[in-house]
Amino acid sequence: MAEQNFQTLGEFIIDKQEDFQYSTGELSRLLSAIRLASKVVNREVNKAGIANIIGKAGNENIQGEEQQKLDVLANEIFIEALSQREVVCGIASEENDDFIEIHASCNAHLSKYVVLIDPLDGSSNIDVNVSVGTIFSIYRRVTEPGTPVALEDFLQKGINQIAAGYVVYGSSTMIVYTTGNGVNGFTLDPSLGTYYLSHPSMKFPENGKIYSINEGNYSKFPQGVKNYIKYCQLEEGDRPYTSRYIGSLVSDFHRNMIKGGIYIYPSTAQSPHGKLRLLYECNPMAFLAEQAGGKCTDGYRRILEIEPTELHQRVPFFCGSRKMVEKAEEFMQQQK
Ligand code: AHM
Ligand code: MG
Repeated sequence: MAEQNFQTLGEFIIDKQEDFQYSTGELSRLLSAIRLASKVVNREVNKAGIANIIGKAGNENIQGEEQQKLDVLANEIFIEALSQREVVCGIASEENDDFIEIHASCNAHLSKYVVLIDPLDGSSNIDVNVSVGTIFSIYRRVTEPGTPVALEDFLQKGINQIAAGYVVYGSSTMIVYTTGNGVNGFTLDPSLGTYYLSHPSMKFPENGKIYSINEGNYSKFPQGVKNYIKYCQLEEGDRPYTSRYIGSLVSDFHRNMIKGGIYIYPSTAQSPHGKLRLLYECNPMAFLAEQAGGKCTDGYRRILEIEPTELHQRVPFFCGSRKMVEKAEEFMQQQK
């Protein structure tokens, strides 16, 4: 039997609190709230097949996409967990049109953190029992604690992130996060409801052999991406590479980080900014990728340095093993 690591996520969060100068424990409490909410969402995702929660909720989110019932539920669970515990002063969610201010009557108003969240990413996979995920990102507010939270607290560059992570509801449920000191992964023991440190110091292999992209959109891709795909498929050296695309960013990213690979969601003729959202999806994944030795760009620019202008802004996304992303960038440059 494999040896079990008995360090729990709860213990790990407390241990790491000392890494932060003048820590008040506020970030630890915030991470603990996310940990708890993820267990509740995990429970709901796991019974998706039997409960009456598969399918569409009948309304559309701000991007005009149909919301799945579980999207709505996961959104509520995270917002409840974070607001009830008074650990953040504001939350922006991919599922909500605008950011939420946590009510001024409670202590949350004094909190120095805001959270941005994609509560259930890849939700079209739920109906078919394929892995989905939660992505979160934490910033220190730029406005004064005690005053109403403002849009500028959320529209920060990714380099300002204090912490970021994801939960993957897969064949096992894992939470993977960084506070800027590397990336650690914890696996949920469902019988105990406890996350254990299972993947310490996760690192992207420098190079890889997996490319993940929705090739169904090939004809609409920029020429640089088309050429890179042909490069991946060419029989030469360590190529052809293998194509793997789950259609669930968290899962594709997680696999690529462990095995080595690149994920691309480029611009297309119809969507010049791609599909993925800078604040809810790309920045947190970019922070994790860089902390794990990988690389993340929009094909030309470092994702973490892009100045956001709106909450639901989209951006083309190239993310993964450093050498693979650099090669893809070369192809983009050639066609600029
Ligand atoms: P969502 O936030 O609406 O779930 O969309 C994000 C998802 C990513 O997880 C996934 O990689 C991508 O959209 C798949 O898009 P497509 O079906 O266009 O390939
Ligand atoms: Mg999403």
